[in-house]
Amino acid sequence: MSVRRGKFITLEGGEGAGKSTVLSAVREQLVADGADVIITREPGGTPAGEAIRGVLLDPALHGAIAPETELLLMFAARAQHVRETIKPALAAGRWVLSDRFTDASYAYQGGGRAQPLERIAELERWAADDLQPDLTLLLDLPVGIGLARARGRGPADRIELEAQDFFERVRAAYRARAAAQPARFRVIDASQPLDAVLDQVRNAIGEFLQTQNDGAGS
Ligand code: T5A
Repeated sequence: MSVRRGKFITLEGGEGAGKSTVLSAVREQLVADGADVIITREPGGTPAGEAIRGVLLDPALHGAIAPETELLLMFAARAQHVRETIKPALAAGRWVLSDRFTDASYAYQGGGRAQPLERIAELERWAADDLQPDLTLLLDLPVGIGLARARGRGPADRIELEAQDFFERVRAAYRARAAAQPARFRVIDASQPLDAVLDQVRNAIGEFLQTQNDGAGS
C-alpha cells in the first residue's frame, strides 16, 4: 500500500516580515489536524545547504559575490534540499513547512538583482526538480517596517546590507508572483500586530486544511 504524499507549505516575504515568528504557530495548527510536520529553511535545510548559507549571508563578502554566483549558490543549496530533505519527507507522507523556497529566488535574484526570469525558470526545472509548493503564505509589509524589525534583531547579514530600493524591487516581485498565481498564494498583511498576523495565518491554513480534508474522501 502506498503512503499518501504529504503537503509542501512555504512562507515567503521580505526582511523582518515575521516568517520565523509565525512558523511555530503554523506547525501547531498542522499537528493539531493530525499532520506529521518537519520545519526547514532556505538557503539551508541540509548540512551542505547550511554551509552554502554561511557563504551567502557572510557580511564580509558584501560586494564580493556576483549576481550569477548568488543565483547558482541559492539553487545549489536548493538542489540538495529538494533531494535530501523535502522529497523524501513528502514521499513518507510528512508535511514540509519551509521558511522560503524558489519564490525567494524569483523575488531577490529576479526582482532585486535583475537576473533573467527564464534562467531562474530553467534552474527551477532541473536543479529544483520542478517541485512546487502546495500553498505559499506571502507575509507582505512595507519595506521600511520590515527592515526596522530585522535591524532591531541583530547585525545585518550580507543581503540585509542592500539599499532600500533593492528591497522595494523584491517586494514588487513577490506581489506580482502572488497576483499571477492566486490559487497557490495567500497574501498576509504582515504590518499588523503579531496577534492580527497570526489570525490571518490561521485562517489561511484552516481554509487550506478544509480543502484537503474535503478532497480526502473523494
Ligand atoms: N534569499 C533566500 C535569496 O536572496 N534568495 C533565495 O532563493 C532564498 C531562499 C536569508 C536571506 O536569503 C535571501 C533572503 C534573505 O535575505 P532568511 O534567513 O529567511 O533568508 O532571512 P530573513 O528574511 O532576513 O529572515 P528574518 O529573520 O529577517 O525574517 P523573518 O523570519 O521574516 O522575521 P522574524 O520572524 O525573525 O521577525 C523579525 C523581528 O520582527 C519581530 C520579531 O519578534 C523579530 O524581532 N516581529 C514583529 N514585530 C511586530 N509586529 C509583528 N507582527 C512582528 N512579527 C515579527
